[in-house]
Amino acid sequence: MNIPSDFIQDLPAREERLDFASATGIFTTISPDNLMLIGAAADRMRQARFGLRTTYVHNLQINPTNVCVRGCDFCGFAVLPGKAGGYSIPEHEIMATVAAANPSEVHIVGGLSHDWKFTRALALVKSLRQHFPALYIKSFTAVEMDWFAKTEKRPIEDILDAFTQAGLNAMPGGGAEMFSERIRAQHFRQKLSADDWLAVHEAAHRQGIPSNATMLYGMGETMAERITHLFRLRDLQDKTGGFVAFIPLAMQYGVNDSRELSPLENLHVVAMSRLLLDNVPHIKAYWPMIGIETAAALSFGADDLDGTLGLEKIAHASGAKTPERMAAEEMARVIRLAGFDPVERDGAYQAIDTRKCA
Ligand code: V47
Repeated sequence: MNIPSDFIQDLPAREERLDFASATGIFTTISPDNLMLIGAAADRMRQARFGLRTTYVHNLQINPTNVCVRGCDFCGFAVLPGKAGGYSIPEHEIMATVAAANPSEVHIVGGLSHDWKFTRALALVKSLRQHFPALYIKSFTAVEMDWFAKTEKRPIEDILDAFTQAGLNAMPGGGAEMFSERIRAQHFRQKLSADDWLAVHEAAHRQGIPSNATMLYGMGETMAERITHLFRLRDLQDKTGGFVAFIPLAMQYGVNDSRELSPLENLHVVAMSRLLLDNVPHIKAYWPMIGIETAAALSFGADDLDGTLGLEKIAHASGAKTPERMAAEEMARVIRLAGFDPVERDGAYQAIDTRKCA
């Protein structure tokens, strides 16, 4: 289908939403002209909502263990139980790291390990809440929540409720990968299915737990498969309204693999996400996987750069060439350089008055 350029230009102002057929027509071809049109439309949509405001958070990624019973072929971070290189961080070390870094938000995600099951994960959240009352705790993906439910033989609702009582604020969006049975069969056949990932998030939203969503791209999926993924998220969001942010994750091919997704493709995914996920407030440009230079992605529809991270391990275990952490001042500098207004935020996207913190 050949979509006229004025149709794309008018997208942000149109009443009716993009349907699957128009989305396929608009997004299937990535040419420089088409990319600039899509980017400009996505930028208008983002500016209508946020102006030039671009947020980042002083956060800490905590990966309590890399031991994982699933062998997803793209994940350089996970180590099978009993194999060399597996680790588990004792709780007192996690607490000490958080105390030293004093972040606004922690993002906790690890492997599916018999050493880190429900009771231990729950105790960690409780303890963090007790020691750091103001900390925003974004913890455990749908894949981990499902693992806790299965290993405990309890309904997912009970597990989510226990985490809420313990002090969890939100769930991260990891583990969605690509909602395609074809890609799943090739790369992550043992992992939670798309239906089950969506069901865990739906349950979380119904219990008042906000969450994020991701899409891992660059595994040989078709554009129609990417679009299907985004439509499935949009449909669930229409039902629940519980997604706060969407984060496209660019495949990192491994420490011994020099392949890298092109910046143009990364910008295309950011812009497409903003235009299709018209009901999800925040679109993040995730710098560890696409490079901080893609702060330029801020004019392609993204409004948030995630955070300082402390120590990013998942992308780097798979060969990411970006730094492992970023100073808040550097994030603000790059945002300003791209022509936007940097705002430090907390986990709930509220601006932090950094002058008061200084
Ligand atoms: O769940 C694993 C993915 C995710 C690779 O919710 C890979 O705010 C690329 O989910 N190449 C973890 N990706 C990261 C994540 C995330 C990041 C930032 C913010 C939020 C949020 C969530 O990374 C995993 C998996 O889907 N992943 N291996 C790889 N080789």
